[in-house]
Amino acid sequence: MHDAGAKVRAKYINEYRHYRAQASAELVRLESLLIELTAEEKTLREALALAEQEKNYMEEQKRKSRTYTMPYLRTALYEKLESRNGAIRSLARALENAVGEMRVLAKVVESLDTDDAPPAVTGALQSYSEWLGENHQGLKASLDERLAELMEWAPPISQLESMADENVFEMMDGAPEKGTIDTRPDPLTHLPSYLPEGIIPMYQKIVTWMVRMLVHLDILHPVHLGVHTASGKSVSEAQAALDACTQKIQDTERDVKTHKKDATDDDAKYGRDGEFKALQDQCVSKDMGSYTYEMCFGGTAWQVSNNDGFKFNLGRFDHFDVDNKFSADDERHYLSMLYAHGQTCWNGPPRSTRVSLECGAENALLHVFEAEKCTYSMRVTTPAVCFPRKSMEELIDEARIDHEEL
Ligand code: MAN
Repeated sequence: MHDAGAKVRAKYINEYRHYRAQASAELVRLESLLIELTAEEKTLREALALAEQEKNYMEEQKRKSRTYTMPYLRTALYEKLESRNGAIRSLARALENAVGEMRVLAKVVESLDTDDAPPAVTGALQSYSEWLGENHQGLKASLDERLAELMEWAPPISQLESMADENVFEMMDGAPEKGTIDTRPDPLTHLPSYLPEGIIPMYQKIVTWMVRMLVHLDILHPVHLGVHTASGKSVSEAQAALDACTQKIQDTERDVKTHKKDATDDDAKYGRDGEFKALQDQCVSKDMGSYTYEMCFGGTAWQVSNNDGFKFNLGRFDHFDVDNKFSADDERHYLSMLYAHGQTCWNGPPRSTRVSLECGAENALLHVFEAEKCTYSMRVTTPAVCFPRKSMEELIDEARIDHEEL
């Protein structure tokens, strides 16, 4: 009988181990979920801050002047003016170079040796002198006077340079011409619908940063802003997403706590090796004449009148009342359960029950007696307290194999 019972006990223990393995896997899952959620919460918090900043920015812009809408780039005009500025800048540089090179050439001609010079040199000097010509006083002009005369109709280089440096956007200032505004929906606003959800906060961050940067650099002008981009909605969306995430974190934290508590409680609740887990809420009963008694493992003990069916609560499972005369690994250590806080006895204490456990092939209630008024004693047999003649690990192995074969 001991060995048969011990085999059942091993099965119970194996079930418990299975249950614990699942519970700790679940705890690992919950804990990593918590890490993910915490990171997500941080991102959502940042997204909310950005949405708020954006909203404030838009409101500020609205207050400042025009109605703002879609940011748009006045690309065509911008590029035209930019290339015009580039051309002026090149022209100024080319003019400056040409004058410089003329001076060098003049220096070369002026330094030619005229003594015994061949006719070509004399000819060159003659041509140079003719080219210089006469000044206003009718005298032979200097090189500077000649150059000044040549440049008379050209704008001064400094003026060309400052024209080239003019701010293109200032040149473009004022209302854009009709038909030049791109009124198509901004592709940037639609891009999020193509993105995986996880990337959206990062995307929003980058877009906000970019837009702000472009506006700051005066490259992008937000004009005629409609209501839908004034971000009141996106702030509330960001807030709702953050709240949902925070709520999820709280729920997960509570689940983690429960799982951790369960893990510690299980040791005390389910017996020495968890063998009573498999028996939770299984009940055994016994008709003792006036009353039928019932005891549920891990639950409540009852006394039911066979006369009128009236039920007395004899206590709820409170703890294993271990016998410290024996060491924890001695089979006699866990042979008693205490059920407490039952229905209060008239003029007496709340009803309570001590359940003494004996090894048996079946779970059964053998006998009940009221040792003192409202204090009950039950004798219960169960395989949960059967110890093997074989090694327990051997039996658990067998139980595991049986379980896997199922
Ligand atoms: C009921 C039962 C008895 C108990 C008395 C005490 O009759 O629960 O077992 O002794 O109450 O009044």
